[in-house]
Amino acid sequence: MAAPAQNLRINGDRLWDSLMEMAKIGPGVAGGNNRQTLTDEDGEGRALFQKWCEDAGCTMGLDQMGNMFARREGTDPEALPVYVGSHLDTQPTGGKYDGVLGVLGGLEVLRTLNDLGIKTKHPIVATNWTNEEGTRYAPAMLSSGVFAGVHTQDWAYDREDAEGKKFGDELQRIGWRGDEEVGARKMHAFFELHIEQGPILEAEGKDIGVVTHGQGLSWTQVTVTGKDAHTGSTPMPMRKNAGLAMARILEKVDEIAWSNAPHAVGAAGHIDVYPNSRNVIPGKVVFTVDFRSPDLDVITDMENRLRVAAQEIIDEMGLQIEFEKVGGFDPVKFDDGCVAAVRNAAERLGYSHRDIISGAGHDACWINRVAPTAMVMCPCVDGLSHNEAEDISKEWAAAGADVLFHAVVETAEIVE
Ligand code: HGY
Ligand code: MN
Ligand code: MN
Repeated sequence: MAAPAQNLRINGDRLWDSLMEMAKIGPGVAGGNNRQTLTDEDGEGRALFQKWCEDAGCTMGLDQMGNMFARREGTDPEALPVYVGSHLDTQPTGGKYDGVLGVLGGLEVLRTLNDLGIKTKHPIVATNWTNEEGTRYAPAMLSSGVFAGVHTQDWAYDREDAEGKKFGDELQRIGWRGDEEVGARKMHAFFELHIEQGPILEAEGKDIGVVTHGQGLSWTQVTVTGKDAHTGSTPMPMRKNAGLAMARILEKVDEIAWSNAPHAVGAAGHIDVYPNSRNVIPGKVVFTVDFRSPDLDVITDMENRLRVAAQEIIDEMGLQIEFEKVGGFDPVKFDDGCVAAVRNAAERLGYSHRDIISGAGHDACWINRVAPTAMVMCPCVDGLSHNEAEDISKEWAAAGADVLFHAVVETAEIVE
């Protein structure tokens, strides 16, 4: 397939302006974003994305999980489209670029094709996947997971947030539940541009990460039950302190992860303490242990060691414990052809690059099951993400979108 000419570049100013415009919707309290899935702010962000796509001459499709598909026609309407996108939902203390760069980078591909009057054989579809973050509704990558046949739609609709609101009801409430059957769309390929969310590219002075694999993820929700009691008048030997048990278990989580250094990681980001009162010994804690590794056997070993170690702690303290697997996916290897398109694009454009394994999960990890898939990464400052101080340079954003443009357009086949 003919590659786009080396001098073809996206419009970095327009991409940056769109990122800043989108960042105004669902602002955080420290310069980032709080645009959680299926909130009114999510609805506003979707509407803005739809407006921009329609201004670029695209037709918008919407499926029953709220996944958005902005289609730019190709010369062969029968040809399977090349999809390009990511997610617009953010963490509660999220940055302006996690996910958003990939969605607006996809839009920038379409806008640039329009500017240059380029036609492609395959249609190209810019995509926004609902609920990638998995914060309000676990698990992460929920809607791309339904699209890839990993979860049923009914199970997804029944997922509840901390206030007991169901996913399906909230999707209906914000008015973004479409009619399309989820997963009915067939793809020629899928590409996702994303910030690295880690320190490697910046530390090595690389412009581009060519993502060959995504590490696997395991989320185990642990419920420890002790007994609420007065923190002042209850003698130490009589206490059934669920909070203390959790602290000891989380020490073990850290130990287990370190024992598989340097590639494995482990922590608990979600922790609920009940009744969470200053003078009540916690009678119950619920927390989610997040283990990750590029090696599936290591993930399985860490899950097993967690259960054994936690059970020993609980038995010694006379408490109860429950484990529930609430999320997970195996390590993924992306499509060689699509990865080569990304690597060749970076080479052709003269951007420094290196192969990299994604530390974070992405919609591409699930879409990789149903279509040839690859990712492009750009650096982020200090490798920081899932923090309102997440930051990238305009140049990094443009370089990532240039490589995305070349990989997508080469795969979609330019029609002279
Ligand atoms: O959890 C993840 O890796 C992604 O940010 N949802
Ligand atoms: Mn993301
Ligand atoms: Mn994220």
